[in-house]
Amino acid sequence: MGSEAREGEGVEVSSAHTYDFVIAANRLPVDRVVTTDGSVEWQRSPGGLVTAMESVMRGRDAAWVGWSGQADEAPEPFKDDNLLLVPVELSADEVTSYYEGQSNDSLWPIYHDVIVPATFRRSWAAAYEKVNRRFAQRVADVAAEGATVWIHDYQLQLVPRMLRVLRPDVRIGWFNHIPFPPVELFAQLPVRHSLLMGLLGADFLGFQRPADAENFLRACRRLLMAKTKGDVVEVPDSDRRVRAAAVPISIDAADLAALAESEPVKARAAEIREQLGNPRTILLGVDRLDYTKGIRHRLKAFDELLRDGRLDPTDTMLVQVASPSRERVDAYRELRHQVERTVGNINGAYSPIGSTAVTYMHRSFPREEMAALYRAADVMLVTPLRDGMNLVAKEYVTCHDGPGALVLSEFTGAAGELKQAFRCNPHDIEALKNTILTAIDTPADERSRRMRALRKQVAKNDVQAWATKYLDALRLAPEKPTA
Ligand code: GDG
Repeated sequence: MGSEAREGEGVEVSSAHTYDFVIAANRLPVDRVVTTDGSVEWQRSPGGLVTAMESVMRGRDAAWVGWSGQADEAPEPFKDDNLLLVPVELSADEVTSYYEGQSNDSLWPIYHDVIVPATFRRSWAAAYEKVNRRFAQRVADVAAEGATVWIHDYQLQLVPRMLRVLRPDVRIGWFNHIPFPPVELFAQLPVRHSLLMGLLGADFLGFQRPADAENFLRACRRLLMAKTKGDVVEVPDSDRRVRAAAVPISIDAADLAALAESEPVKARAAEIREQLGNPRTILLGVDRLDYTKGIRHRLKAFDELLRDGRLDPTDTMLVQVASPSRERVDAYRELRHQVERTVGNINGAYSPIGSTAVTYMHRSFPREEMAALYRAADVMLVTPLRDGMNLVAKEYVTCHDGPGALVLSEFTGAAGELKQAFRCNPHDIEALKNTILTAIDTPADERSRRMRALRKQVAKNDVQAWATKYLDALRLAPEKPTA
């Protein structure tokens, strides 16, 4: 996909043309940017899903249905290379109720172990249903007879069933990027029944971990009294069957490795180390500023290691990239205050003159800079309290080809695959501290050996392999693919 397209420029979009492959996700893979001369440009947007889907879409004649990111705007569908982008409009009220409310203040906490309490509002649930119906209609309008439709994530859980009613001819898949909660938590949701029935409109449901698929199957048994056999659910009051299984997502490893090995990125990595004063050890954290990511636990562990003299701030430093996220949701605002207060306290207490113990950056960086940071870091700290997969872990081992080390929380999907990481329970601060020290102190040849094994694992199970596996499962559902 090209990185820029101008609104209203050149491309005729025929409303009669339909597409064999349709993606539906909350966001379009582009951001609307108004340039200095007042013209509107669409630029590729960063983020887990976009990064993952880009390589899948390359070269296909496909449509992507999603919100543009701007409230109260309804641009006409437009083309970006072979891809038709179909904007779904959201009013400012719907951004508050469907997106910030139901998606990120009701569902997100329930799906992430209730790390912060969930808020339930009937008006948010109603807006979620209304917006899901709009998505389903937009997909139904652009999908060709017998098309494959791939719906993404927790914001669109009602779409599979709504779409099946509108278009029984299409094949429908849904993939959950975040965990699926244990039934004991899921059962709290006032909308639990409609969510399960919504999802059962699909032919195939993909999850990050086997445990997520099992949680879904258990919820169907317990809350719908549905029968399950292996990983297949019999849909109540119907003769349909739906398969639910794990297909863990990954990254475009070859593309990222090539970027990381390019001369400008290598030079920038050396420059970053130089700018940080060539410390013995650079620890790195890269996260959306989200309470699921365990940033506070990481900072606490680092703080105590400095306090106890087990790390020396003159030769060890932490770089934390915290990209801005969901800043209008209270829990996120509160988290930002806490993190920034803690960083300030640590730097006040331990930074030597002329350097800082924690280099904290609350902004986003270009891909090249991220790759250089990964190359420059000796130890990557990935400490979420709960995370569907965590692509940052996979990106680090792909970019860093020296004796690095990955400290990885057992509560990430990635922990199921990245067995050579230094595994940790971020809730156990004492154990987290010890794991960080072990990662730092492990001899270089052992660290290189582990990193090689991790890199190989990700290269083999990359995003292309993920998409192929997912689409095979969708094509054959509810049967299992044989390969
Ligand atoms: C959800 C699930 C699942 C971050 N800051 C910058 C930047 N990033 C990129 C990272 C990475 C992506 O954003 C974040 O992906 P994660 O997987 O870590 O996390 P979520 O955003 O929470 O994504 C997650 C994922 O979906 C995919 O299924 O793994 O569990 O929660 O690619 O590199 N990229 C750039 N600048 C930044 O400042 N360019």
